Amino acid sequence: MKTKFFQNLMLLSIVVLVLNSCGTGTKTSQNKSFPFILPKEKPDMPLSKAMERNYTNYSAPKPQDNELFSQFKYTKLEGFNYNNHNGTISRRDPSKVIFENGKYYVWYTYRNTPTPPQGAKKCNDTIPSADWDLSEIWYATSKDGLTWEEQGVAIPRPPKPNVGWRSVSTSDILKWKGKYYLYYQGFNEASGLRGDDCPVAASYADSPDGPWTAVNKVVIPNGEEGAWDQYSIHDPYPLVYKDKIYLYYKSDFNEKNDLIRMQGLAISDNPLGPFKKCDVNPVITSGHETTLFPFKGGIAALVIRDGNEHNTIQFAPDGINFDIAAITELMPNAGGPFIADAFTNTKDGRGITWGISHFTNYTKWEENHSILVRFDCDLSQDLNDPAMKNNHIYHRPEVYFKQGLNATQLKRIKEAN
Ligand code: AAL
Repeated sequence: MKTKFFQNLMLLSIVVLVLNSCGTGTKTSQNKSFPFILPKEKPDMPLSKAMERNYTNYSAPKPQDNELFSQFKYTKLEGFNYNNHNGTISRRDPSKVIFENGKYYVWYTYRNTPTPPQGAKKCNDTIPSADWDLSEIWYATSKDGLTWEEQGVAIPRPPKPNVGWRSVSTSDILKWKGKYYLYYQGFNEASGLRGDDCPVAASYADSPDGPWTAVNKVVIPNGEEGAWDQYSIHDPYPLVYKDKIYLYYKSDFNEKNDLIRMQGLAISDNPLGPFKKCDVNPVITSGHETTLFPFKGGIAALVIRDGNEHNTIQFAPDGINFDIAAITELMPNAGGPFIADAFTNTKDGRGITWGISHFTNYTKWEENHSILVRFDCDLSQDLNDPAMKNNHIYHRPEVYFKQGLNATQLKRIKEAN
């Protein structure tokens, strides 16, 4: 009896399989071919998982129409002197760009030291360990975003033992109720001693030109012992969203030689805190620095370099639950975009078209320093630049050959043959 039942069941399964299978070759009226002209909307027919995702995860089924897809184009900036690129002057980790008093403003980490970085073992009170050690926050202004006038220091290193006495770096700007707030990494030891360990400190001013008053206290503290963000709060990045300050940050965690980088969120309605960290932190599982902007009713993020989801642009309709919205390449490192509506509490974020980012290790490691550059893109509801939406860019063969095999790999391959 049982065998008969199983025989019938098998027969039925075979019939169902033949009718539904990908490989039958014949199409019935229920089993149409996918149309030759790519449907704009998800067609009402059985779809593979990948095709289903192509309609549900992205704002359009091809990148050219996806508002959160863009390529990135880079331009050298005029107006910055780098001491012939000998490694003694570095500018890196730009803030987002804001427009005030008829000009653009950007803040950044500025290092001017007698030598390039020498590592944590060789550093001292004047010799830096890392490219962002013994640094200050400087700022520059520009009429067109291409030629900049350096204005000098905004945030100096405060006297010991105030937070940031060793180095202040990696700042970002907030405008809230008519005042300006700079958040930055405050180091009380040389970076690299244990890790890249620091909390976030802040200063405020009535004008983007300062003078800045340091609050001389930790504004975003490290997590409790054993928490993912116990040692570092990096890349503080405030936006105004849902009537509050949404400050995104990155932390380094995991074993020393196997670092993981993810991004968290801390929320407050007071710029100097207390900030409440989001219960489901980390909210972005990849990336290296933080670059986010209001987009439509939610928040979009550029996710670069590290993690499973690097090289993606993500979107969270609530600022917390991010999904991949586009996959791209050559993304800006430490991008600080110009975001016209960063602080307007918008419910219809317009997006971004340009910003400042950095290239690290600009010449060679012995002269290790970084430079600021401009990036352009089309991640805006108000721009339609098809040249930014090409879904592939052509790299010269030498770019690929630069990614050559190392000696160990060559040896392994030779030995295997
Ligand atoms: C960066 C940022 C932070 C880190 C270091 C300097 O690009 O993530 O600022 O501390 O590297």
